[in-house]
Formats: sequence, structure tokens, C-alpha cells
Amino acid sequence: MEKPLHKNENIKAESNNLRGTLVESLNDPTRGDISADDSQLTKFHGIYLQDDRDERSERRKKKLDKAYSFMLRVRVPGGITTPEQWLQMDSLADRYGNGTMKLTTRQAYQLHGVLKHNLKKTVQGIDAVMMDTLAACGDVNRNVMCNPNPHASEVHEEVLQLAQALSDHLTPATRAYHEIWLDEERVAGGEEEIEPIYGKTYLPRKFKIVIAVPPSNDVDIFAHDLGLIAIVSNGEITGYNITVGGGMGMSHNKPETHPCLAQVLGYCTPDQVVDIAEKIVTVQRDFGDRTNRAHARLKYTIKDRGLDWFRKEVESRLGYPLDEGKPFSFEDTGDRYGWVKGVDNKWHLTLFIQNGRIKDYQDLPLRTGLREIAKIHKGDFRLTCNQNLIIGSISDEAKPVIENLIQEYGLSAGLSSSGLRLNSMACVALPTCGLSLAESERYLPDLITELEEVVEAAGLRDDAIVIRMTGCPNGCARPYLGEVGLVGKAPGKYNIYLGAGFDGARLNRLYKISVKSEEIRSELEPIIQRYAKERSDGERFGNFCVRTGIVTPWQPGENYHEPMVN
Ligand code: SRM
Ligand code: SF4
Repeated sequence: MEKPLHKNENIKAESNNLRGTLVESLNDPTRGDISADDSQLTKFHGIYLQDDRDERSERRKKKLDKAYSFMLRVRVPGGITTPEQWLQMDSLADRYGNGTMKLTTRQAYQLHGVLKHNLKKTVQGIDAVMMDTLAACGDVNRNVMCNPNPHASEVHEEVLQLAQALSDHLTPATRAYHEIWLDEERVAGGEEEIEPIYGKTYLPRKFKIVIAVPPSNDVDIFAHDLGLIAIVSNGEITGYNITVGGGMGMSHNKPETHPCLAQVLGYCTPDQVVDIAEKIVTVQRDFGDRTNRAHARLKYTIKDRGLDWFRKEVESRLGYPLDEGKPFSFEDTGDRYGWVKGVDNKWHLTLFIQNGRIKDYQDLPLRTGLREIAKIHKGDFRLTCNQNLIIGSISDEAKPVIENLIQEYGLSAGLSSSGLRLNSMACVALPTCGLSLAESERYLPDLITELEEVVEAAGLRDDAIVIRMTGCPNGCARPYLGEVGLVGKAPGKYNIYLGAGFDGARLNRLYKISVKSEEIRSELEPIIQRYAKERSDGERFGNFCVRTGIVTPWQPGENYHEPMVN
């Protein structure tokens, strides 16, 4: 018997291309939330219904509704924004949000804490500076990521343009967003609106595209549904390797769910990329599992049917075969910090932003300092794939002025952090994320402070070790590609994963289950000490853990949820 479709499929099919009853829900002044069905649809508009989980139990006791508010995610292909856009996001965060901005692991902005009656004004504010939240979430192609340094070389500039082209091509065609949020008039005449690529039920699940320029793998190409690796010869892009089927998300103790590394599907020329991406999206549209959302990502479509089947299906839609993938190699997944001059003869400064949270901290007026820079800056603000920020395109004359502001507000202090901190990422988790099982963003900085005592004592202060934490197994900070991955299991408890490749090409492996926060240090300390003493020349922490058998690399087919028994 055929399995029934997941209920979200009907919500999409009956939504009239993402309209649903959103207008009614938004206009209902008696409640701070929206209907359950509409809350699935707002995701396609980049908007999530959330509640303040810090307040949940107190409000429950008082028999009050949850403290509802919304998160808005702004799509920024390639992460490049203007100072005007930065200032607007900063101002919207105060006017309608919780006074902070979050730079995400996928080069986007997020605002949290927006009340229902302020949603429309917030979207309109974002639109006023030529940005949008459409398709930042939902079962469609999301923000397209690429290296945020278009001025590192002409190749990087070309890659940014491709990211924008892919993003434009795969944006849903529906006018629902413009009607609902921007008051665009519905076209009269009853002509049916067509979604040429997605159709009425869009994709079975979210879809993510990135482009990498080796040797940097800052986009974490193997974590994404579709990746493109620029193949460069004599300073020019000759084509791209196409990777498919990466993904991080899983559920604890469900062996049928697990992260997957993307695999190389083939190679194509630059002019073929957009069409190939469309064909790959349509294969997933037609064959992805619409009965079970925990099994609906492209990684499972490929796992179930095989890469060869997938290639044939894509090729038959293209009408030509794909060439074989070309050799490539990556070095790291991190950002390059500090000042650098680009081929455009301008200066670019990469700042460390702890977990991407822009706010004024007690000892660091980060948000104020960046606002002051945005007021006078003539270049750009670029969001990296690691939750950091580049103040880009600064002229020789402007550099000392920007540098003065950086010093005045202490914005470069973070750059002298330990190698562990500079290579850390944490997802949002509590209090806004409805799925989190444990703290992440609010806890990782303190854990790193503890671990810094260990790395400093071991003489490893400046060694880059990639550490990533999430509050649940969904993998929003790509923790399964961390040399140290910490994944929330329950309040104050984390699974520890070890041994991912520094180049982002090998997943880590479960090392210990449900370790209490106060015991994480003692679990990691002996391994870090051993690493300091026994590592070979230039050996990375993750590679060391694998070479010495602290963990063995996970192989597809093995249960990712079982720890290695030593
Ligand atoms: Fe994520 C769901 C935050 C990158 C895998 N993610 C969520 C939600 C929306 C929770 C929800 O569904 O109610 C989180 C909102 C928290 C909040 O309060 O803001 C959330 N994800 C984030 C961000 C903001 C984390 C961050 O701290 O930066 C990232 C936003 C990226 C963006 O700008 O688009 C973010 N999420 C990721 C990544 C990393 C990536 O894509 O490179 C992943 C793993 C890669 C992947 O997709 O496989 C990721 N998020 C998930 C999943 C698991 C998907 C799966 O296939 O199982 C969920 C849950 C879901 O979709 O059901 C999820
Ligand atoms: Fe929330 Fe889990 Fe994603 Fe963290 S990993 S933001 S806890 S869904």
C-alpha cells in the first residue's frame, strides 16, 4: 500500500502558491501567533513562528499563552550587502526585533523577536533597501552561498555572479510574497499563476546550493544538496565539478537518519550550470520522498536510488551526458581573518564575530561600532559562511578612518582569540529555536574559555581546531564536520563527535554520548594533551584523532548513532 503524503504536502497544494489564509492570520488581533498551517507557509516567506522558551514555564504556570514572536531570515546570495542595508537591518532590529542581529551559517541575516503586528512593517523595511526574505526558508532553494571575497581574484567575482544567477533562477515565481507583505495588487483576470520549476507542491524539503573556490572550502561544500567546485586553469574558470547529496540533519537514535557527504556527480562548463541546477532540482522535486520529512532530503533520494541512477535521470533531462569530475583539493573550511588587499586594489577586513551575534556586549560595543562604520563606509559588508563579517572594499584613504573606528570600539580584539575560538561556530538554539534540546550560542563561548586553559597549557593557543556546537541534531552549525562536534542531547548534555577533516571532506564520529557540560573539559583534556605531544608535523586535530584510533572514520552503512567502543 502506498504511504500517505505528509500533511505539509496538502498544505502546500491547497495554499494557492503560498498564500493560504496568511492575510487572515496576520489580521487576527486576538492572538500573537498564526494558524498551524499558515506557520508552515510563512517559512517560504522567510518567516518562522517562535516563542521565548526562557519564559515558557513561567507563562504556563500563569496560564498565559506562549510569548510568541517571529524570526525573519533575509536571503543574501554570496553574503554581499551594502552599508545602507546594514544600517537598515540594525535599525529594524531595534524598532521591531530584540535589538540584535544574527549572521547565520549560510550568509544570511536573521532578526528575532518580531511581534505579529510588526511583521509587515519589518518586511517592508527590508524591501526598502532591496532585500527580501522570500525563500530564505521553506521547501525551495535557499540562500546560495559562495566565498564572500569577490575581490580575491577575477574567479571569485565570477563565482559571485553565478551565485546570484542561481538564486534568481530558482526563486519561486509566486507573487504571494509581494501581495501579502508589500501590498502588490493581485492581477485580475483569473489567470492561473504558474510555478515553472517547482509546481504547486514545491520541493519535498529544503534545498541548498553552494559554490566553492578551492583551496578554500569555507562554504562546506560536502554539507549541501548541490555544490559547485570551480575548476580553475591559468586564472580562469574552465568549469565546475558538480556535487550532490550532502546534508547534516538527523534525529538522535534514529539510525535511518544521518549526515551525508556530498559526492561528485560530474563536471560541466560555466554556461551549463544554471540549467543543470534546475534539472537537479526537478529530479528531487519528482523523486524526493513526500511521505516522510525525515527522509525527504536529496541525500536520501540518492542513497535509496544510487548516484548512477541520479546521474542518468539528470542527463536524460539535459539531453547530454555530464563529463567526469576533475581533480580538486581543499585546505580548510575557515575564514581568513584580518586585513588583505584585493585585485581591485581595495582593502578588506575580516572580523571575528562570536557565533554571528551582533549586539552590544558588556565589554564590547560591537553593534554600535559597526553602525558607526556603516555610517561612513563606502564599500560593502559581507557575511561569511562561518558567521563572521568582512568590512570590504575600503580605499587607501578610507582605511585609516575605518581602522580608527575599529580601534575605538575594540572590534578587532576578537582577532587575537585562540585558534579554537576563531574556528568555532554555534547555532542559535535557546531561547528562540523551538527545536533545541540544549543551549548552544549562549554556552559555547564559556565552554571555549574553559577549553582555552587546556589548549594554552598544552602550547596550542594559536592552533586552529574546528569546534562546532548545536543545540539539537539538526546540524545548523554543521557540527558533524567539526574536528570537535558537540550536539545537544538534553539540557546540559551533549554528544561529543571527533575526527572530522580540517578540509571539510570527512565526517566526524560519535565519541561519547550525553556528556554533562561540566564534564566536557575532562573528556577533551587528555586528547588535547596527547595531540600536543604526539602529533606529527602539521597534523590537524581531526586527523590525529583518526590516526591514533581515538575514533575510526565513519563509513556509509554504519550506524552514525553508535559511539565507537575503545
Ligand atoms: Fe537550520 C531548522 C537555524 C543553518 C539544518 N534552523 C532550523 C530552525 C529554523 C528551527 C525550526 O525549524 O524551527 C532554526 C531557527 C533558530 C532560530 O531561532 O533562529 C535554524 N539553521 C539555523 C541558523 C540560523 C543557524 C545559525 O546559528 O546560523 C542557520 C541559518 C542558515 C540560513 O541563513 O539559511 C541554519 N540549518 C542550517 C544548516 C547549515 C547549512 O545549511 O549549511 C543545516 C545543516 C545542513 C542541512 O541542511 O542538512 C541546518 N535547520 C536544519 C534542520 C535539519 C534539516 C534536515 O535535513 O534534517 C532543521 C529542522 C528541519 O528542517 O526540520 C533546521
Ligand atoms: Fe535549533 Fe537545532 Fe538548528 Fe540549533 S541545530 S538552531 S537547536 S534546529
